[in-house]
Amino acid sequence: MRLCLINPSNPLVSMVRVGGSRWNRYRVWKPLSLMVLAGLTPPEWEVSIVDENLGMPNYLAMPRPDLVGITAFTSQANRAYELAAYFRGLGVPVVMGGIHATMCLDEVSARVDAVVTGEAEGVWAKVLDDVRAGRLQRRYDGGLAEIGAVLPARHDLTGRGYAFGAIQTTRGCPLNCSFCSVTAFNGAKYRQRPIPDVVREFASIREKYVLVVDDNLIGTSPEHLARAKELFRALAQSGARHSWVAQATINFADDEELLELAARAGCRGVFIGFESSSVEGLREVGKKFNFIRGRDFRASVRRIQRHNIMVVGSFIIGLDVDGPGAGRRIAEVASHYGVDNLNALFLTPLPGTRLWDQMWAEDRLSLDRFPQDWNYYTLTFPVARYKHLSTDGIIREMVACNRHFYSWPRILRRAWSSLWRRHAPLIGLVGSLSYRSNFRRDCRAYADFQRRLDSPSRAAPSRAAIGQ
Ligand code: B12
Ligand code: SF4
Repeated sequence: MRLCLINPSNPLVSMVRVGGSRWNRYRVWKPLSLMVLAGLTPPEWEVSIVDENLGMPNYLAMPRPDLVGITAFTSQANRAYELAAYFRGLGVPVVMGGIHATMCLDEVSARVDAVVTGEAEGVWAKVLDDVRAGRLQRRYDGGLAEIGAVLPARHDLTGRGYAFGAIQTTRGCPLNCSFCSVTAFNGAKYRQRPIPDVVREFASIREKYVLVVDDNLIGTSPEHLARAKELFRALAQSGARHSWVAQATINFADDEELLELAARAGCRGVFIGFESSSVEGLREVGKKFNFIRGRDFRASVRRIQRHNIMVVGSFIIGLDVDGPGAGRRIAEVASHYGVDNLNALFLTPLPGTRLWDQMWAEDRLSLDRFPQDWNYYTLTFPVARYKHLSTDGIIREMVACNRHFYSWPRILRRAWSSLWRRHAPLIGLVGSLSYRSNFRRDCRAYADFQRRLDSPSRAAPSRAAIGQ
């Protein structure tokens, strides 16, 4: 039996021709969900993984599968439906899972043969048995998996076009920030995989660089931190020579021993969500760690960098507290904190989040022709109506933010400063150049986006039912 697992592309963000430039290898990230599903699949199935982000495959030339499995973030949903229609047209059953299928169940159910909601570990074997027996059901609820039962991903199955491997060591996050889907999808309980499993899986990754996809690498409580230290110790002792990057909250900076162990285990970079330049903004998104009284963000960033770990700071533009000047302010605050790179994103309501519930209730989605409009839910387009900023206004703020932070004098100043402190100057510089080039591409995309918003066909309001 043949199983074909597909990661759809979103033509607005991810149509990357990996062969086109060597640098593109650093822009595509492995679809770990599909690698995990492949790991859960019994050996009698012949499994292949198709990642459209590596380039568009020739589906006509592929051997006919007995089952197609599609994953999708919300931004990929539209393309996922095109693929589902194509394979169903050939008489091949299609099952879809992942975050969008879970949060928009009715919309997805109408377009595929079966939907798997939640984490797949507990139900995938049954789905496959049911396909073999010709009794595929419409819906399987995976819920939250038993973390000890998470099997290693099939790292051997993906192509060689990626610079980074991927691994997951924990699931869930107790913080439940208003804009984030993680607590709704993976639960508030922080679940940690057994350390020997993680170390063994790490060793099986052939890429030198690895993305640790955990949403919150070290967790929040003293027990979580103790486990993180234990993991870092075990990785360092295992002799694995990977360099890795991860996502963490700012409490990562609070424990010198943790930082030292992380660096010894191969940590070279962290993405940290600072989210807002103001305390009111942090309150609005509910990012509890960031508004601990008296936290000195600049000192926290420096402490991390002293261990040769670079810091990418993520900020949101478009919070209710943001008005004219917000973009420039974020760039200044990020410069003051001393982050190596800045990732500024538009506030975007994603289905299943508290922010979605609020904006939906207040009729604040300006792009609501679903499923087509999901293409724009990439956090790089202003899809909502913002309290103190018009669509043109918020785009101007984003442009001002990036223009300020990624101006040549600032890029060179940061490179010089990290050279002087002997802290990964080259990686920081390459990161800045890559963000600068993305920013120029985004500016072209904003012009198309604005034209589309202004088109007469958008004059009538639309609130398509998506069913949650
Ligand atoms: C790694 C990651 C990325 C990587 C993507 C790598 C890739 N190709 O998959 C990168 C950095 C590129 C990325 C980009 C984006 N991401 Co992202 N990303 C993640 C992250 C941190 C981990 C995903 C992961 O690998 N998890 C590990 C796997 C094992 O878990 P899983 O994907 O949930 O899969 C399990 C189940 O869902 C299920 N399942 C999944 N697919 C399928 C398919 C079938 C057939 C079945 C049966 C089951 C099934 O089974 C799996 C095993 O249990 C998640 C957060 C999270 N916790 O999910 C955010 C997350 C998915 N990203 C998010 C967002 C918003 C984005 C962006 C739109 C914006 C951005 N700038 O970050 C872009 C979109 C890119 C695009 N192409 O459109 C949101 C998505 C919310 C939503 N409703 O879509 C999340 C949830 C983060 C958040 N804060 O809310 N992301
Ligand atoms: S943004 Fe980060 S800290 Fe907040 S809920 Fe999501 S994963 Fe947790």
